[in-house]
Amino acid sequence: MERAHQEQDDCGCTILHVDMDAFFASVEVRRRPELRGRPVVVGGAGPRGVVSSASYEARAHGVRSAMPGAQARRLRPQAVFLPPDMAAYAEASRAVMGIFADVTPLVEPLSVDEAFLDVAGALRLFGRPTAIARHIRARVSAEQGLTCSVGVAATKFMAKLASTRAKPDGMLVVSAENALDFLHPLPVDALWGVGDRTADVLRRLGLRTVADVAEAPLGMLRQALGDAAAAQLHALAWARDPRRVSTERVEKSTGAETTFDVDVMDEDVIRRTLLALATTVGERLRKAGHTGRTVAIKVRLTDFSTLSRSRTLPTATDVAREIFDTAWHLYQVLNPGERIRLVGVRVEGLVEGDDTGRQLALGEREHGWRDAERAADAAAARFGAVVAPASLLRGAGSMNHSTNGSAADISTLVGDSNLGPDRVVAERDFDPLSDPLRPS
Ligand code: TTP
Ligand code: MG
Ligand code: MG
Repeated sequence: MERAHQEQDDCGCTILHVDMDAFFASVEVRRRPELRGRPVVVGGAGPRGVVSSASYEARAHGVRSAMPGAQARRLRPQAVFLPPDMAAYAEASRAVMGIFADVTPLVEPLSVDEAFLDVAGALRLFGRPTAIARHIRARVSAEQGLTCSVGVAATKFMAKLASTRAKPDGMLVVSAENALDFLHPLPVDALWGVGDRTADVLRRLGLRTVADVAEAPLGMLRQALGDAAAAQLHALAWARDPRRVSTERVEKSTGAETTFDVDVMDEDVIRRTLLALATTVGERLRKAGHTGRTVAIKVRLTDFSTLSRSRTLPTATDVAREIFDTAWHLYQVLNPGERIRLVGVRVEGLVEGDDTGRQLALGEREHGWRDAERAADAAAARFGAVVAPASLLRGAGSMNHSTNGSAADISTLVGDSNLGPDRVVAERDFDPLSDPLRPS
C-alpha cells in the first residue's frame, strides 16, 4: 500500500489523520502473541453485549464493531472473544498520542485511537508529509507493537477518508488535485455528518454518490436538510473543509447510559432510569469540578435505531436535578412510543469549575438542589454510601444505581467523551436530521 503511493505529490498535504488498526483487538493480541493471525473480538459478552473491536481476521467473516455479540458468534464461532480492558487501551492511547506530540504540537485527538495532526510547521525538521507519516508509523510499530494507518491530505475531511481507505497498516496521500477523483465516486454517507437518516433523505432525492450531492442544486439540498447542513454537505462534496486542526480541548462531555436486559415500554421505569443516570452524571461533574450547558439524551429502540436530542441551558450546571428535568423534558418531547433498549444522558460543552452567572440566573429552588447534592456527595465521601434521590429508592428495586454496571438486569456504561467506546458511538450516530434541537 505504502510503496504504491510514495511517489504521489504530497505538496500542500499538511494534514495527517492517524487511526490505530483494530485498536482494542490489537492491544489484546500484543499481549497474547499466540492470538496473532486469529480472529479476535473484544466485547460482545452477555445477552445484550455488542462488539467493540474485531481483528481484521474476524472482519474477513463479516464481524464488525457495534454488531451484537450473538451475531458475531454465529458468523465466526472460532473467534476468541475477550472482555474489554479499558485501562490497557487508555495506556496505549496515551503512548501513541505522545508519539504524535513529538512531531507537532498541533494534535487534535478525535477519539481514543485517532488524531488529526497539522504538520505544516514540522516539515523543516522531519521532511515531507509522507516522510512524517512513515516516521510515525515506524515509531508506533517499534515502540508500541501496534499498527496504524495514516491519511495525508490538504484538509481534515480528506485526510480522514484517506486513512480509512489505507487500512489496515497503510498510508494514502490524496493531493488537492486528486481529491475530487477520490471523493466523487464514494457513497453519500462518506460525507461527514451523513448518518442513516440523512442518507435516506438524499437517496429519496436520487442522490447516491458524493458527485450527485456536488452537482445537486443547493436550493434542493436546503429544502431537504436545512440551510446549515446543506451548505456543509455541499462544501464537503467539493472537498472544501475549512476546519483547522484544533488543540483546544475537543468539546468534552460526560455521560452515562443503561442497556435494559428486557426492552422497556413503561414510562415510569424510563423516568427513574433517567433520574439515576442524571444523578450519576451530576456526581461525576461535581467530582471533576466541571459544569456543562448542554444536556443530551440518547434513546435506542428495539430495532437498534438511535435517537438523540439535546438542549442548551442558559447557564452551565452540575446539578443532577436540572440535568434530569431537562432529560425528562427531552424524552417527553421525543415521545418514542416504542419499546426502548437503551437510554443515555450526557452533559456536553464542559467547562472547568462553576459558571459565574449561576447565582443571578437561578432561583432558590435550584440552589436548594445543588446544596442538597453537594451534601450528598460529602456524605458519600465520608461514609462510602450512595445517597440516591428518594424517588429512586421508592419502588426502584430492580435498579442498582451503580457505575460499575453490576446490576442483575441492567448494565450501565459511564464515560468521558475523550476516551472509551461511548464517544465513538456518539460520533457515528451524529446525524443533523436526527437532532433538530441541537444548537448549530
Ligand atoms: P475504530 O478506530 O473505529 O475501530 P478499530 O480501531 O477497532 O478498527 P479500524 O482498523 O477500522 O480503525 O475505533 C477504535 C476503538 O473504539 C475500537 O478498537 C473499539 C472502540 N469502539 C467501540 O467500542 N465501539 C464502536 O462501535 C466502535 C466503532 C469503536
Ligand atoms: Mg481504529
Ligand atoms: Mg478510530
